[in-house]
Amino acid sequence: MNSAYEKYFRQDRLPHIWCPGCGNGIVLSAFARAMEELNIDQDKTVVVSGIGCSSRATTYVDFNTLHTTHGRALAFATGVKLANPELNVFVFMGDGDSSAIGGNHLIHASRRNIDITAIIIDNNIYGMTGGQYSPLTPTGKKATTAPYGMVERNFDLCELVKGAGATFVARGTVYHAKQLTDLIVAGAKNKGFSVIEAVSQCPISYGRRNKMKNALEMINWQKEHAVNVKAAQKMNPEQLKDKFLIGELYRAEAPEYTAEYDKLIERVQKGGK
Ligand SMILES: Cc1ncc(C[n+]2csc(CCOP(=O)(O)OP(=O)(O)O)c2C)c(N)n1
Ligand code: SF4
Repeated sequence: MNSAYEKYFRQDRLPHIWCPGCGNGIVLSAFARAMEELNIDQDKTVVVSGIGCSSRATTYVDFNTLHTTHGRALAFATGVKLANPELNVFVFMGDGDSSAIGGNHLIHASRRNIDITAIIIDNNIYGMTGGQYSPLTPTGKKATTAPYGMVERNFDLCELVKGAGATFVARGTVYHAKQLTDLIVAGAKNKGFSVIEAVSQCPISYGRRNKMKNALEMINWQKEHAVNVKAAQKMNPEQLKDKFLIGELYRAEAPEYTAEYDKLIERVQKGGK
């Protein structure tokens, strides 16, 4: 067995519950490889998740873990990081967990630029509860709650967190697994709020309802529709139609929340106002 898998997974919690062909396992293995590359101290690392198939990640990874409530992973993670800013904090969320019920937490974690790395597994659907649409279900696609096609427009999650103040924003896919590892490593090194959207596949609750028969077809779709942000600079709007960007999309400098809080505590303790 690969050493990263032995070291970073709770062997006694395997096998996992995910359906055959689900992308969650590939995202999790990219995470394990990133942890290996960072040579991270497991005892000083906390991994938090909400509720959903993707959020089961915290059951399997061997760190200090918190499997919390739907949409609230970032609220718990903010508390952990504020209580002990020395800890490395990672958060796993699904597209529904992060952008629907947890949308406000995502916006405000971005605005605060708190030093947390969020990995959002975007399978375009509520997988665990059988296929209700999420704010990332593309317009026109089918869901149990949109049997004739999604009427609403979907968010560009990366643009959303960039606008809200996140200082590292990237998108990867299950197909581009090596790049996904690199993006998680880069996000973890950023001293601020980092978001990595991992485009993934849910063949069960999304694919079969949307004329994608199996995981292979869905992964091929990722391969054919993802364009690296650098390559996109040389392409015209016509060539970019129906495509989505992957790679490091945005990076910025901004004050980090826990560091700013520490400064405030020091100032007040010295009798400052
Ligand atoms: C407060 C609350 N509302 C609703 C639910 C039911 N619920 C559990 S998981 C889930 C959706 C998960 O979808 P997503 O976050 O996209 O993750 P996925 O399962 O696709 O990985 C919902 C609505 C819940 N557990 N708690
Ligand atoms: S329902 Fe979808 S997201 Fe959930 S484990 Fe199955 S394939 Fe994965």
